[in-house]
This record gives sequence, structure tokens and C-alpha cells, in this order.
Amino acid sequence: MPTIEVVTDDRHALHDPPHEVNTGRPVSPVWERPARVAALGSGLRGASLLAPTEHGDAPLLAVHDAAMVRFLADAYDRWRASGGPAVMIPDTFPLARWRTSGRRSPSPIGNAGWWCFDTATPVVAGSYVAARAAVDVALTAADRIADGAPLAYALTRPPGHHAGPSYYGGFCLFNPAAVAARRLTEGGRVAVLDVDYHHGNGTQDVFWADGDVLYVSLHGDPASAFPYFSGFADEVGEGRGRGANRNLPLPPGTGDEEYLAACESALATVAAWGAASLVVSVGFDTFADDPIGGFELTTAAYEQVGASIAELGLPTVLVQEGGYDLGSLGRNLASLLDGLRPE
Ligand code: OKP
Ligand code: ZN
Repeated sequence: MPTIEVVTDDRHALHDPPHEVNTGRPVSPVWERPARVAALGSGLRGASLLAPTEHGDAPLLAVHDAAMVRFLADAYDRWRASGGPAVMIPDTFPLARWRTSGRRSPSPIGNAGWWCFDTATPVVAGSYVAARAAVDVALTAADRIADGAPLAYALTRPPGHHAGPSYYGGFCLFNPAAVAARRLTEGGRVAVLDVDYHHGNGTQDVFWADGDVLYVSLHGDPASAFPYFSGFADEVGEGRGRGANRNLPLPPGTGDEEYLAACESALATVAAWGAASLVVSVGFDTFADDPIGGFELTTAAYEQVGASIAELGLPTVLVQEGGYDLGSLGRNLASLLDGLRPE
């Protein structure tokens, strides 16, 4: 039975915003909070934990615009120095027409909306360090795969799949799964399977015109689910990436049977891709009790998903994304891992 290598880092807890704004309402505590990591960790049943190694800027800059990384490095300090309140949440977002002018605001308060696309992604003093640590955690898990391990799990937060080449949002600052996937292309083609409830618009955009990385996602139909503007079935990629993007939007209320059928279809696409390795963006916000997801999955479904992934026989990096019902995260992760490591 393949052992799992788990990588995690306590610096995730430095990202601990007191509130966010969701559908125009202040939400406190935030959904994406430090306690998620301990809740997930309870599903690991004592697997030993590895600390990440530092990978520096290069792999991060292979995914994200250098100006966005520089922005996030000191945006909070600049926001505060300009009189911004304790939580950085932009309130003004540039229209496409303003964006093409390339004109950013000289005001650190006004400019925050240049890089961010929603009000649900609060930034506080420790957010940048936490988000950088999450990238190192995913890269260290990818290193284990590159060194021959069959399975590694990056127990990270904040999540990443909504963060794109030059934007952040959707609780995500940087995109650890995308950084790991791009790094793994050094060893051949890579497939990214995204089973978080939400469409990973950021990962899709990173690999949109990339012929080396397949992105396949199962998610709540953007006709009613965040991120609303991305995740439709007709989004197939462009240029060298044309045909290397597949979205499977599913209706509200989707249960195990419909979900697992769609998952088989997604995995057939992955199998046909001829990948040397697989990155899975793992979310448990598909669970019936999740407070923000719209599906009705049971704990047993994750074991089936794990077993189907295992059948691909690919070296696999799991990168944690969402899942907000603290009481079920541990057992749902344990179920997924049971499927991945049959006894
Ligand atoms: C992050 B991940 C609905 C607002 C939803 C953001 C959700 C981010 C989910 N009006 N806000 O994919 O789990
Ligand atoms: Zn999600």
C-alpha cells in the first residue's frame, strides 16, 4: 500500500482575517480559517508530517506576474500607511476598459482592486507570508513525487485555484497547485484534476494556452455558483492549450451518483492525456453539509474518487483547496485517502 507523504507548515495561521464580505454582507468569522488545517489533519491518522523547503521566487514567478507578487508583498503595509483599516478589502474594481489603459492608482487604497477580483479575500499583516509558505508546501510535495514517491499531500491554506496569472480572489492569494503543476512539467506532461466545489478559474487561466498541462474540473455550474464568470463547458483553451481544458459544470444538488459518473468521465480525459504526473486540487466543499457548496456528496463518495484516481497509476500530488464544514473535513480526507491507498 503506497504511503502518503504529507507536507505542511504552521505559517498558514498567519493568514487569519477577522471578516470578509460575501454577497455584500460582512461575514465573521471567515469561512477559510486556520482551524481548517487541524480539522483536516485529524483525518491523517498520525501520518508523519514533513516541513517544506524554500524554493525562492522562480517557481512562483513561472505562474504569477512579478508585479502582482511585488504588490502582495507590501500591499498591506502600504494600505495601512495610507490610513486603510485593519483588514484590506478593496471596494473598487476596474472595468475592462479601464484595465486596458494599464493605469493603476497611485493610492494604495484605490489600487487594491487592480489585483483582486472580489470582496471575500481579505488580506491582513501575515497573509503574504502564509501564502508564500503554501506555495513552498505544494512545491515540496511535488519534489517528493519528482523523487519517486507515488503520493504526496500538501496540507495548505489559504487555497489557490482562484488565483490567476495576474489576479487574486476567491479566498486565494497565490496558486500553489498551479505552481506545483508547472514545476512538474520538467518531468513531462501534467494533468490537473480539480474536485473542489468551485471552478478553478485561476488554474484554468494559468494553463489556458499551455499545451503541457491539462486542466479538468468538476464544479458547481457557474450559472449559479461562484466564480460566476468562468467554468462553463465551452471553455476549452486556446492556441497550444486548445483541447487541454475541460469543464464539467454540475447542477445544484448534485449527489454521489451523478458526481461519480462525471468524475469517471473527467478521469477518462486525464487518462487519455498521457500525463507523467497528476496534481489534484482537493476540496471538500462538495460535501452535503458544507456551508457554502451546493452539492450533496456523502463521505463514501470521496473514497470512490480516491480509488478512481489511484487506478490511473500516476504519481500524484494532492493540494488542499476548499472545504468549510470543520466537523467533517477529517473524515472526508480519511475517506479520500482510503480510496487512494487500498489495503
Ligand atoms: C474558495 B474555494 C458567493 C461568494 C463566494 C468566494 C468563495 C471562494 C471559494 N456569493 N465567495 O474554491 O473553496
Ligand atoms: Zn471551493
